[in-house]
This record gives sequence, structure tokens and C-alpha cells, in this order.
Amino acid sequence: MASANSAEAAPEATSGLPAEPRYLPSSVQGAVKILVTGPFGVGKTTLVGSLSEITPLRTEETMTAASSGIDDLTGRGDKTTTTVALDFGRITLNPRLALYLFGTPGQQRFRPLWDDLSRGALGAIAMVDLRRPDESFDVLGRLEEQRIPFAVAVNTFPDTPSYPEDELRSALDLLPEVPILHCDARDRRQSYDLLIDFVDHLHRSSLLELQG
Ligand SMILES: Nc1nc2c(ncn2[C@@H]2O[C@H](COP(=O)(O)OP(=O)(O)OP(=O)(O)O)[C@@H](O)[C@H]2O)c(=O)[nH]1
Ligand SMILES: [Mg+2]
Repeated sequence: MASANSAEAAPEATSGLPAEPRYLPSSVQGAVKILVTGPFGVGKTTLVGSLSEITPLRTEETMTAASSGIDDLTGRGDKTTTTVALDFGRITLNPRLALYLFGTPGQQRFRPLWDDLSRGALGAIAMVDLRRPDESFDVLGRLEEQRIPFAVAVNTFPDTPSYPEDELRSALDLLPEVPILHCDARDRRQSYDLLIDFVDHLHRSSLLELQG
């Protein structure tokens, strides 16, 4: 059964980045739900962990021999666990607004959970691994079907190929208004920059009323 992983240390407070406020400030008047999604092993749990100001709730389970032949670990380094329910993190964006980050499981067999987790999301960060872009089609299609505004976040691994933006847009069949952002999800600063661009996109699309 899934268990919350709270053993891991919370992210270090780094200069210019939020420290770790354990409790939601009383000034917060509203919260919005952001989905962090994408296919198996693309870096969703890593991104939620890099962004969250609280120790994230994780539901990681060890992948066993039973998943051999189902979970393709090629190019996924030393990955030994997979999300079986969700990742949950929080960011206080400004004194009045909090973002709740919901990371989805990546594997097809958890699809029913995906539908539940995506309900009510104001927007989604759709992570893509350009070493296997075809694996993202399913999630991108679902976001479009459910009319959840999203940005593509290319998670850069050492052997990630680079493509001109127009080629990428056409390969992923993205509408012109969908931003393509880049980050190394392990890097907190890069992850924050990505989040800022994403929120800015939602704001410019008149989908988010930022106050303060
Ligand atoms: N080089 C590199 N490795 C990364 C990056 N992001 C994640 N990883 C590694 O890739 C692996 C997969 O990361 P996860 O965050 O578990 O991926 P996930 O999308 O949550 O996986 P599932 O929940 O199983 O679908 C881990 O071993 C990470 O350390 C990145 O930006 N660059
Ligand atoms: Mg995960």
C-alpha cells in the first residue's frame, strides 16, 4: 500500500527562494490547484519536490520484478520507485495566494486516478522527456480534451536532444498559445523560474487573478 514519504529532508532555503513555512500564513485568502503531469519517469515527483515549500507528500512504491517488461527503465538512470497515487506540495505564491501542486502517477495503469486528480485544476505543467516525446501524446491529448490550460515543461536530461521550437511544437502538435518551457527538475532555481513563467502564462491568459 502507498505510504507518505516524510522522511526526506525538506528543501534547503536558498538565497532568493522561499524558506520552509510549515503552516499556511493566515493572510492567504485563496488557493489554486496545479497539476504536474506527464508520462512514466519524466520527473514529476522530482519537480514537485523541488518546488514545494513544505516536505512533499509522496506515494512512492518500489518497482519489483513484477513490473519487468511493463515499466521501461531505459534511460531512467537509477530509478527504483514509482508514484502510485500522487505527489502533493504547496507554494505560497504571495501573501494572499497559495498554489497546491498535485503530481500524477505516470503509468497507464493508474489512469483512473489521473482523472480524479485533474478535476478542478486551474492549469497543468505537462512534463516531456524529449528522448521519448511520443510517450507524452496521451497526456497532452487528455489535457486538451479536458480543456485544462497547460504549459509543456521539457525536463532536460544529459542526453536530451535539442530541437528548434517550431519543430518541437509541430512534433508535439501544440497549439500556438501553449508555452514550451525548459528546466532540470532537480534544480530548485530552474524549477522556480519554470513555475514563474507558467503562472505568468496563466495570468496573461486571464485564467488566474493574482492579487498583491
Ligand atoms: N538528469 C536528470 N535526471 C532527472 C531529472 N528529473 C528527474 N530525474 C531523475 O529521473 C528519475 C525519474 O524521476 P521521478 O521524479 O521519479 O519521475 P516521475 O515522473 O515522478 O516518475 P513516475 O511517478 O514513476 O511516473 C529519477 O531518478 C530522478 O532523479 C532531470 O531534470 N535531469
Ligand atoms: Mg512520480
